[in-house]
Amino acid sequence: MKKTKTFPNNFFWGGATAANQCEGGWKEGGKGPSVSDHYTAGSRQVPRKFTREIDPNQSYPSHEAIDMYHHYKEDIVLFAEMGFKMYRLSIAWSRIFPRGDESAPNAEGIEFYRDIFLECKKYKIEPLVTIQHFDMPYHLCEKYNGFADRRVVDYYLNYCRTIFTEYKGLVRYWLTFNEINALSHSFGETLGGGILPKEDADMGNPFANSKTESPEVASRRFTALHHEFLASAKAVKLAHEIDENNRVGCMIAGTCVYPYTCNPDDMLASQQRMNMGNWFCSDVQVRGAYPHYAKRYFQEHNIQVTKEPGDDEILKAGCVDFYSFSYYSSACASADPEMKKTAGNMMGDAVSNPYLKASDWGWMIDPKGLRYFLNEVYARYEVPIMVVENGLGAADTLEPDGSIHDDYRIDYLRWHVEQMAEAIEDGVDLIGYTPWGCIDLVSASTGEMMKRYGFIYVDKDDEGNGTLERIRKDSFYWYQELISSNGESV
Ligand code: BGP
Repeated sequence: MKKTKTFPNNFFWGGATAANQCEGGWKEGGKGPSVSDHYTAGSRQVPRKFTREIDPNQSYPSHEAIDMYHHYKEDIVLFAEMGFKMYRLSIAWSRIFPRGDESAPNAEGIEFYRDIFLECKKYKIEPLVTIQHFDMPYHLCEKYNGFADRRVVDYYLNYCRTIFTEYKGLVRYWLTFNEINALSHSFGETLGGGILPKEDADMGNPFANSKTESPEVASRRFTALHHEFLASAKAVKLAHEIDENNRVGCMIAGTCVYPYTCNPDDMLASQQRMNMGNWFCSDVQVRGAYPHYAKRYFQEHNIQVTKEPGDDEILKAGCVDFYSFSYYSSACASADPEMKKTAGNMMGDAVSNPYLKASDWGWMIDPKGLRYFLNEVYARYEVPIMVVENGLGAADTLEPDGSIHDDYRIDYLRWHVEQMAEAIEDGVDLIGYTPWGCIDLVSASTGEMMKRYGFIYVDKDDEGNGTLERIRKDSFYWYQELISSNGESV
């Protein structure tokens, strides 16, 4: 067991959730439907489906979830009991603007989040707010096709202005878009970008359709992403204007991609994947300009990004203050077409790593990849970094005596914390860690409740049975001790 005194005293230990996966109350308090409300529940075998008509019998994922809408006070008490210094949550855009394009916000939605932030303040927990986490107001998708339409940038800005103003003094840390690079792979086209599929469609393999889509569809996707870049840059500028204490970050789905062999072709394949998969969005958001390699990628894929004069200046004027990312897994790239047939889980034709084990959901577990990735990010950008998602999705067993022995989760987290400590020793400016789903919630990729990440168990199953009681797992006490020793007890 490694002892470390590495973590700085003001390190932000905490946890992360997203409104669409935990709040429920999808029609309460004046909330409008969001794009995530149109996704059905799925499973490991059955993909989630986007449907234009919402099934009234559906309870998951976002309709009821863990009903944090009514339980947030007791949940924040539990976060405080673990010693959280930071709580990452998202604001459901459609609670603030139910349709997205109206001029006046929904007062009840504003008060709901104000109360959450006041609760956090009571326990000295710093909120880290994701402004959009897979839940654009559905009206913006239906009427404008989401971020494919440039007007949505203004609606996003209007929403930002409202929350920056209302929560001035209560919230200092913001993330503009959750996993913005999901849209560069097409996974995020609907959930992140709000672009509607022509008909009801499976969520399917997150990265599969980037291979088969036409140049027109890819161009629309990258133009929507360009609009998100503009929205993000303008939001950064606005946040600084409204409160000079505001700090705004990008949020990237971080996946290390190793070359499968030392064959130079594999090396180049991994570099290309790292470039377009990981770095493309943060190069724009941190450095304020499109990177050099994008030009060739666009040319080779016949992608036309629709830009307007002045956009380059907007991007330059809205560079983020810090870099944040989710980290679960790594992958390998191979230039060999035969190897690609053994495709891994998360990245389309990525190849599995024979040195690593996978989770029950097939995600490769690679703690050292986190140290590697942290070093790569810091070398590239030299800005403060937060790991804002990390964790093990696993099915837990509630024992007859009410305990949950999730030693597998403790191991997973411990290995990652050890590697974060190594990265800090390497010189990386890591300032926070908010593991994903600190309280059990609904899975984004499968829509299941049984894929649990939490330190806190929620009594609810995939059939909708359960009391919603919150129960401390063994990992709750492990994390509590870790925080109180500032990482030394790992
Ligand atoms: C990220 C999302 C989260 C979260 C997490 C775990 O991609 O930002 O919303 O859900 O992945 O994934 P899953 O819920 O599919 O296990």
